[in-house]
Amino acid sequence: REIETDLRAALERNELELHYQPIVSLQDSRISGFEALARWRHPTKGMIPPSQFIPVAEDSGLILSLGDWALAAACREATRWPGDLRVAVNLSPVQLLMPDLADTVAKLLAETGLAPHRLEIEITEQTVLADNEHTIATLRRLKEIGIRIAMDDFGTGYSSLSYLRTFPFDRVKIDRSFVADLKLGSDHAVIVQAVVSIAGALGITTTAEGVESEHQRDFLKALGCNEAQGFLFSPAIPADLIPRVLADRG
Ligand code: G
Ligand code: G
Ligand code: MN
Ligand code: NA
Repeated sequence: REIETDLRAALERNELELHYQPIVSLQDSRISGFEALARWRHPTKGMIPPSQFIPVAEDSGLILSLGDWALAAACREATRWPGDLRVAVNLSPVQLLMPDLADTVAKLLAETGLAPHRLEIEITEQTVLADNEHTIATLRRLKEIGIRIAMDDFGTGYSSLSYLRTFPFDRVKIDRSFVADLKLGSDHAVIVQAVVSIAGALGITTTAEGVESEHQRDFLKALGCNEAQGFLFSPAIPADLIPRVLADRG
């Protein structure tokens, strides 16, 4: 397939880059970290979003080299940030099946000098659903290294609150489909409230995705949600704009 050949070449030619979306504490509106999101700067087709190449990368096995690249680039970038700002990196279920993932991460942290607690990986419920002995063992080893683990896109697909007990997650990211319709008494408001409350009881931090309005922000804060991410605060931005964003609302 043409896009697969293109993607292979793009990795070699460094046409992929990471953009970073700020994650904001609802308590004090300060930035607590950034989520790294891959972009493909195609020489003729312009900027290609991950929805168009991550699935291709997963089907072709290219996700392993893409994933290694993204982890390394994100860790290197985060060492330039002040304080305890964390960097969140999305990991494909395919990467979690690799027995050497934890070794790769440990080596990377040693090489870059990034404190382990400043790296967070985001995994989807498909990863947990795999419930594969390799996957669970790898997640445990990653926890032992000291990195944080977030359950991404929570509420989509077949996610169940019982996943929050399957594995000791540090964070739950509430999918933006729930944030879109937040009104007092709406089904989504009731669900978000339940997730925030159960996560809180389990010692898990909550981050709401896709926050686009002040109303949504205030509503989530009132429900006790800890952090938020979305166009209200900022889209994902190139790394060189981070210092300016931090100066504005760090
Ligand atoms: O930036 P955008 O909203 O289009 O990102 C869509 C999704 O693409 C993200 O939520 C994430 O699931 C996926 N994605 C982005 N970057 C990466 C990456 O580096 N690795 C993996 N596995 N997925 C990514
Ligand atoms: O990991 P995940 O697939 O959730 O990545 C976040 C995705 O959501 C990115 O593709 C990003 O472009 C998108 N996104 C980020 N903020 C918003 C927002 O406020 N509204 C919408 N509709 N999409 C957003
Ligand atoms: Mn994510
Ligand atoms: Na998400």
